[in-house]
Amino acid sequence: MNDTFLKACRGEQTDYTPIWIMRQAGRYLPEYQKIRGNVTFLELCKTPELCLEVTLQPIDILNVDAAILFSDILIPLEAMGTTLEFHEGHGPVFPTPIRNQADLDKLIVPNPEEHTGFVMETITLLRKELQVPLIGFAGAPFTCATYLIEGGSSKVFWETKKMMYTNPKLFHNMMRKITKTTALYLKAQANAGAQALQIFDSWVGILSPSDFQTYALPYVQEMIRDLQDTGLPIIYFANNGATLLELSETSGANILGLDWRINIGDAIKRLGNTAVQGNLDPFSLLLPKDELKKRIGRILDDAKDAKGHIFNLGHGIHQFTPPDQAKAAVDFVHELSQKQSH
Ligand code: 1CP
Repeated sequence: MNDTFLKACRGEQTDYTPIWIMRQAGRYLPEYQKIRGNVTFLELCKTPELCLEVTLQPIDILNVDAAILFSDILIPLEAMGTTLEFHEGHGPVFPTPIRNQADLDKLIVPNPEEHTGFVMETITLLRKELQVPLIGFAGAPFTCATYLIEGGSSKVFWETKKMMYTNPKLFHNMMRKITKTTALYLKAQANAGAQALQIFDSWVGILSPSDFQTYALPYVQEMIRDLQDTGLPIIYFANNGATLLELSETSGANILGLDWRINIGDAIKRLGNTAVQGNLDPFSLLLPKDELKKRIGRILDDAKDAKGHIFNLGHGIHQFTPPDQAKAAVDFVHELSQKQSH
């Protein structure tokens, strides 16, 4: 069993810096495309045997030090009683967005085992196969709320901010319901065998620090407090969150995920005792290998004073990335961070 990732999560000494890659299972892998060619994305998410297979693909192909459950942050939102559709080439759509209290009242706080049992079953299957630790995950309440309010992906988040500023009561009611749902969902993943939990806050970077404190952070804090009894390391990834770093540390997470817009050494100086994860620009994987290696070396060097460092990209791997470049990055991280034995 390779437990380097879990050791780094706990801030313990490791023989080398562990690496995994956000969205490591997915469209850039021909092996994924092959399976995905026969089923829709949602069918894939709801078939444990297939989820098992695609979760294992990057472990074998890239030699990463952790696995992340194959699923999606939108799965527990569908279980709240909404309709979720994926339109090929256009991303997710919720045809009936949540815009008033009556819409919200129709949503339930689902029992995760009952409504998303396929996720727990995937975790059970994975734990029998894996030689590396398994990360479970969910979206952070704010990021989940944007999908429900906008009715899908967004660039300007007009409806979300409109609700925050013109109907804060409704917005907070909604955040409370999502927080309960995601906390239960992550607890169920822990019970099923997940060994670390990551909370993805992909869109929280659109908030000012003060709005982050009012509208998003309290719910992340509540969720993490609620998850303490699982005893699992918790990673909070606030994408585009360099201006929210000190506040993010008050979330209670053991590890903060960093995007590439901040120097990792500067981030570590600003943080107290929290481990970090990151933070190579995903597009750096397009660089010639010698330059890619230099950039990875620089990040490892900048992160040398971290309480714990898990190498990752600063956001998900892009779908057109050549897999051999991702493999080279993993090898470089392992090679360059190898501790000399005396
Ligand atoms: O067509 C396909 O095959 C679907 C592509 C795809 C995949 C492979 C989607 C649709 N989701 C996923 C898997 C996924 N999503 C994983 C597991 C895979 C892994 O990491 O190895 C995870 C952790 C996610 C998380 C996720 N889904 C996030 C947070 C991470 C991030 O990148 O910021 C978000 C925002 C989503 C929503 C989502 N899922 C898929 C799409 C197209 C979107 C919309 C993204 C957007 O709004 O821009």
